[in-house]
Amino acid sequence: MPDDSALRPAVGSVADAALTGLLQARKTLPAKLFYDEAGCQLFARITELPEYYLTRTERTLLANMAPGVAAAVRRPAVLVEYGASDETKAEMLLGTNIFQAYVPIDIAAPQLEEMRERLCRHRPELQVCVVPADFMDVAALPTEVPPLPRLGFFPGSTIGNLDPPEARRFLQRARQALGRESWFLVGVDLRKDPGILLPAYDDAQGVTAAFNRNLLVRLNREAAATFDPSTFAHEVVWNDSASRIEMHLVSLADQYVRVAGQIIRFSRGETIHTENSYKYDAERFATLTEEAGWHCAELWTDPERLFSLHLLEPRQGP
Ligand code: AVJ
Repeated sequence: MPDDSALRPAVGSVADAALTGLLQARKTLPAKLFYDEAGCQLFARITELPEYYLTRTERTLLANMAPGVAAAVRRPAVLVEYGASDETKAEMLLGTNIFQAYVPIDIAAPQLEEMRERLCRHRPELQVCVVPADFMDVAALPTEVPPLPRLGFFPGSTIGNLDPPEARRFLQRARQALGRESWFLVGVDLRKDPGILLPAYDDAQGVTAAFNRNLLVRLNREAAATFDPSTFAHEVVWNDSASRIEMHLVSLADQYVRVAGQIIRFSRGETIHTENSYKYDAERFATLTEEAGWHCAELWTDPERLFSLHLLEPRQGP
């Protein structure tokens, strides 16, 4: 198939991505569309909610094991962050002073430039090479990245947004992009009692509901859509057999909505599936990484086993 993505305007890609999902029998929208400016702000609020244990648990883990990561890497290296919406987590690793360069990869280009400026002021000795791209598409690092060992960093359980085959392909591609002398530090949310999982995605203040509905607000602005967000309810489901949290937007009425010149019909109770957040057993995640050519060198979890950090190294052998 010819690739004309370079010829299409960036705004078109939001409409294209939305229409592709909304024209399916089971309507979906890609989770990466959450992160426009308002979406990034809402997500920042989510990370501070009492119910959303992920961010604070990962932060504590990172603070505790950053010296352990530095001990494994030992020599001057490059830190490559996949999906770097801000540098606060990377800072915990940069503080170990073994990194000569930092390569943040993210689709939110304005945020990347702000990060570059802040880091330039706070860590003038650090080389920063920003990569404004979807982390799924990065097959190679820019040539200006120094030829030093690389530590890939994929925090936040963002890997949970990918279904297991996609996660496997992503891990394989990262292994190629990072090269032979590399490590990969991945934050993974663990399977647990749905009584803890469900409130983390359906908080009492309704911030996650606003984050979910903001997708429709964005499509109204960027994809010539006519959604009335108040006619869609936030719904969270724990799908035990798939081991994932699902977020949906449920249409509260029979209605027609225009999106990028097309009419989309919704019946009452029909949902748009907006996100999957897979939860892994540590052992299952280790198997997935092995299949992708990595080997788990170290695994850290908190005392309550809510969250995990996996330090991977390339698997030896054929
Ligand atoms: C950023 C993908 C890790 O799945 O927990 C938070 C996104 N969605 N609340 C997650 C999210 C709803 C988050 N990740």
